[in-house]
Amino acid sequence: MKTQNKKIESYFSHESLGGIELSKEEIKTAFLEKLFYGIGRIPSVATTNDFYTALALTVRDQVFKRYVRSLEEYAELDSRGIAYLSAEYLPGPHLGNNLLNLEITEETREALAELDIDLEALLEQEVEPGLGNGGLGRLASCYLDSMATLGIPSIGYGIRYEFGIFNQTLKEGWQAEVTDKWLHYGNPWEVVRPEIAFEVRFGGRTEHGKNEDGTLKVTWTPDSEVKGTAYDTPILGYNSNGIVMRLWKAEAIDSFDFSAYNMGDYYRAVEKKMRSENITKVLYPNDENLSGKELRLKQQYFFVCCSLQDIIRLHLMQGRKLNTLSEKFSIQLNDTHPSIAVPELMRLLVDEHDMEWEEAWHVTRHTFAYTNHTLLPEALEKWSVHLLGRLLPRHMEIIYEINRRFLNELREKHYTGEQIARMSIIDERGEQSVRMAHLATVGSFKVNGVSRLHSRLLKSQVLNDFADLWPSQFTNITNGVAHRRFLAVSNPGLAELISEKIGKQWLTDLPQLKGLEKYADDVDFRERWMQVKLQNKIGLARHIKERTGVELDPSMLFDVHVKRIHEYKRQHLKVLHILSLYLRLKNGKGEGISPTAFIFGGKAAPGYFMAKRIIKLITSVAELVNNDKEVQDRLKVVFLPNFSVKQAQRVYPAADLSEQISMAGKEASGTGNMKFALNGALTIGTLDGANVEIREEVGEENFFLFGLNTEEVQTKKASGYHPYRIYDRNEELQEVIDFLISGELENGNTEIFRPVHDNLLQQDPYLLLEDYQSYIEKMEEIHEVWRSPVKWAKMSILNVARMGKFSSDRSIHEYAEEIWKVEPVKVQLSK
Ligand code: GPV
Repeated sequence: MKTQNKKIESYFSHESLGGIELSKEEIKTAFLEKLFYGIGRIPSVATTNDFYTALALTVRDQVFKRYVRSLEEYAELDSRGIAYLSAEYLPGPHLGNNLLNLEITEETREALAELDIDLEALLEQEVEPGLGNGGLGRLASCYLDSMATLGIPSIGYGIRYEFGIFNQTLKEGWQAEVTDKWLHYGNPWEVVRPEIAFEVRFGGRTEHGKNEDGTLKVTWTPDSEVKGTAYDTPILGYNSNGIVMRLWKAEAIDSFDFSAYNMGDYYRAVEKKMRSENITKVLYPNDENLSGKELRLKQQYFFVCCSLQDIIRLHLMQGRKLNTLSEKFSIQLNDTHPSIAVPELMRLLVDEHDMEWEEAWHVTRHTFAYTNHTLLPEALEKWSVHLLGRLLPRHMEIIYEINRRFLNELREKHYTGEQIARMSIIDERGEQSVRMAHLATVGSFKVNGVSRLHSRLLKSQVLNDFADLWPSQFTNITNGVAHRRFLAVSNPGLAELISEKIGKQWLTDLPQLKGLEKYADDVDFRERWMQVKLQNKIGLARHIKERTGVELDPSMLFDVHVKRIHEYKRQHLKVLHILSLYLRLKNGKGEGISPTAFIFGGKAAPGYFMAKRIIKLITSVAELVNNDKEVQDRLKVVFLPNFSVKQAQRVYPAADLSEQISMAGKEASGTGNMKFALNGALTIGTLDGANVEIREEVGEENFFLFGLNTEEVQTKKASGYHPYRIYDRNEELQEVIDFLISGELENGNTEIFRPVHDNLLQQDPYLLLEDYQSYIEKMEEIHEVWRSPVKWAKMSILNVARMGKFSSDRSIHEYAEEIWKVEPVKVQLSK
């Protein structure tokens, strides 16, 4: 980034970029200029989208100003850098977050008001990039936010999917998928970098020959090639540095087009172009499930290949040698999705840069670190040797060589044949396949889980053999969330009340929230606290009424279950609870029930039969309950369609109760659990994932615990679990389960929920029946506490006050210190 030209250099100097505070007048002028010159509109004919775009471009200028300054500073300091490789990102809307980070929200609101434009309407206009499925993608975006804020020199690499996660609509209560055209109105936050582009090759064959000096030389002759072009979105930290999210888009290589064109075969040329662009066309909407599809592997290799070439370019540009790569870069693998990076870096070093295998392996193994996000067997990535070998023949050879050397190491340590087979990167049972978690573990210097419990289980179960072999390679970094987005931006009422009492330090130092504890006993504060919650609930109720037609009374208990639909997350356990309440009310036994609104949200993978049926079950129960005069003001049920970051930002601030009810041992961490508690919701949860640590922080008296713990789950399963026996012994449970196939749902249709019914009675793999009674009883206790507003308010305040640990700033601090060994670089912002 060294500029030769003195004049240019001085333009970028701190002094000239100087004042970062923008006045209302300056914002107004800049905004109008963007409207005129940026998009050629005058206010009288401009649409909301024109205004939104003009404002986004105005804000982007300020963001870039900070970003270029960070770049200069990082380059000057020659500091260590981090590349975060993730196949998914869920940034959420940029505008509100950038305004907060620039600290110009109010000035902007006023500037626009003077032009008769409502900031809220423009915020509403933004279409978010849905480039991820759920928790994993959102975590990646939280981490970019914190890396920017802390001043960690970093780049987030990923894929610029043209179509992100589908938009979910409901058709007769079933999920229907609609393609997500997030780029339809353009994307003012990104800039294309046509000069940052790399070639990516696929297929073909390899040849093993010799160099002039007699050393081995492998050449790979691919049968197709595409080009990846960088699209950069600046990610700004709070009152701080900016980093970049660099997403790759696949395009045809010009030369390919030309040859066909010259032969007059215009259509063939265009077809090639379309085929190339296919690679980044659409996000696979499976969360924690393998697609096994060739195109998915292509996507993974495509973005990894571009990213590694870019990292090497940046490294060499600084005049460094490749064998020092690990001293200057750490590359974090966000789950195994980018783990093909291990053989790819080996290939680049050995085949393209003529490094010896041993040296290349040393560099590789000191560069990568791997984060595991799941223990679910169906989510542990495996690629068939046949498919991988066909698409990436050279990589398959390299994987075999890595494995050969690794297994030799084990033999030298006198491992048994059985252990070796278990640990091998190649799974030889059935069709040969590559275990990507093993590849990532062998190729990394650190492996981490995402909550204390998950990391313990990772070491004792899924990667047990590896943890025994290399104990110091394993560590835990408990997840965290971007509290600026999920509290400051999305819950301004609460944020203001907090700042009034303890100042604004919590924005960059979340543990400061502790200062709120002493207000839990302050009557006036408690009332204001609950008043903010009520206002948020009124807002959400309005939104729900618009979207679903269902009217919620904001004084009801808002009991919320939002996340991807998965059997292990047990949305259907919540349904069983609702049915039990409904039946109690119908049988005149509803005394202890506090009026409750049950709010669900979440997408199901389009091919996940049971998840889709659970959505239908929820909407079906909603239909029944909401239209039954007898239970009218006692129970309401809604399924809010198309849960997204944008929706989430409305939902968390309005929740009273957070449902974190996965079967213990299945949820690696969860991050929604943190967002709820941070917004003052109380949690009902199992001892799963980060729930364990949340409970520890907020105090067990402020957390509603139920159900079996991980060890009990394992014992139960090992000793033979018989759901039918539980059903047989519990009368109320019987009534609830029978109800599913009674025909009272869905106008006499007794078959529609039979698959759910049969699954629960015959297998119940996630132990709903086992945990049912414990859940029902804990919910009774909750309804009782709810009837004491003072007690509830105190617990809510204490929850927020004690959530300091769960900021992604803390997580990133730990990654920086324990894994990356990188020092934050704070760019001076002259004020
Ligand atoms: I692997 N997670 C996800 O959203 N998608 C995936 O493909 C995989 C993991 C989630 C886990 O389920 C959550 O428990 C966790 O909080 C989140 O990743 C972030 O670590």
